[in-house]
Order: sequence, then C-alpha cells, then structure tokens
Amino acid sequence: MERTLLIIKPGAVQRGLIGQIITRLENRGLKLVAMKMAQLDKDILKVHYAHLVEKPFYPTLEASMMAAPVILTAWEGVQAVSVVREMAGATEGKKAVPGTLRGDFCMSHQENVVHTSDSLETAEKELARFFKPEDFFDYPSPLLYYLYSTDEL
Ligand code: IDP
Ligand code: MG
Repeated sequence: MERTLLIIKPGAVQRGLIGQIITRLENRGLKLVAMKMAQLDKDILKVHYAHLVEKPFYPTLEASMMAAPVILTAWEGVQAVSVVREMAGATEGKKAVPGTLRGDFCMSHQENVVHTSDSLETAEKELARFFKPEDFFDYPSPLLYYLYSTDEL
C-alpha cells in the first residue's frame, strides 16, 4: 500500500469544496489515514515549493497558499500516489480533463484547488513535512477484499 498527500488549497476551502473533494477520493476506494486543518507560512512553502521559488509567479502562489487555512489529507491505497495525482488532473486547470478535480472545479493555473504528491519519493517527504508519525491512523479496512482482488494486495 502506498500513502500520498493531498492538500485542499485555501481557495477550495473558501469555495466550500472540502466535502466534495474528500467524497471523490472516498468513492474511489482510497482510505483516509490522516487529516488536519493548518495555516501554512512562508517558511514551509519555500520548502514545499522549492522548485518554484525563483519563478515570477512565486509571490502570488505564496500569498494564495497563505490566504486561508488548508486541509492536509493523507490517503492510502494500491498505487495511491499515481491514482490521486491523476484524479487531480493537469496543473493548468483550464487544460485539465473533465472528471478530474481540477477539470471539474477550477479555471486557473494557480488557483487549481489541490496539491498532490508527484511520486512515491516525494509523497514520503511531503507527508513527513506536514504530519507527525502519531497523526496517522492505522485502522481496520473491512471492505478491503471488495475494493481489490487478493493478487492486487
Ligand atoms: P502541481 O501542483 O500540478 O504538482 P507544480 O508544477 O508542482 O504543479 O506547481 C505547484 C503549483 O504552483 C501549481 O499547483 C500551481 O498552483 C502553481 N503554478 C505552477 N505553475 C504555474 C504557472 O505557470 N502560473 C501560475 N501558477 C503556477
Ligand atoms: Mg508539484
């Protein structure tokens, strides 16, 4: 089982999309294993978006990510990293395919409702960035054998 990070961005929190976003992942069969509301600050964003700090749009991205609290969520499932990443859709919301979170809920490159980890390695680093080990819940999954065949587990 993999674990991945999905952040519901401030704009989506303000727009009242928290429930719809979480529902989509639950419906898919992903398991919520950690969740909290947090106010991000400049220091954590500089680390989280280190690959973008020099970009001309970074100041507005930073302000957008601090404009309201975010919802930090961790999801578990077989190939959860790529599944959640594909559910998010293309970074540029106007190009995101309908059916994806961005393709259904946004019209913007910056205001694109969610962050998702882009690889297993990144997911491990990002989960450790935002959660403590004790924030994760390891609870039974009674429906597991209805969600997957035994050879997938
Ligand atoms: P991702 O969120 O799809 O992984 P990244 O390239 O890691 O995309 O960029 C992080 C975030 O920075 C994006 O989700 C988006 O909010 C913002 N961003 C990336 N590129 C641009 C751009 O060219 N203009 C405005 N915002 C951008
Ligand atoms: Mg990224």
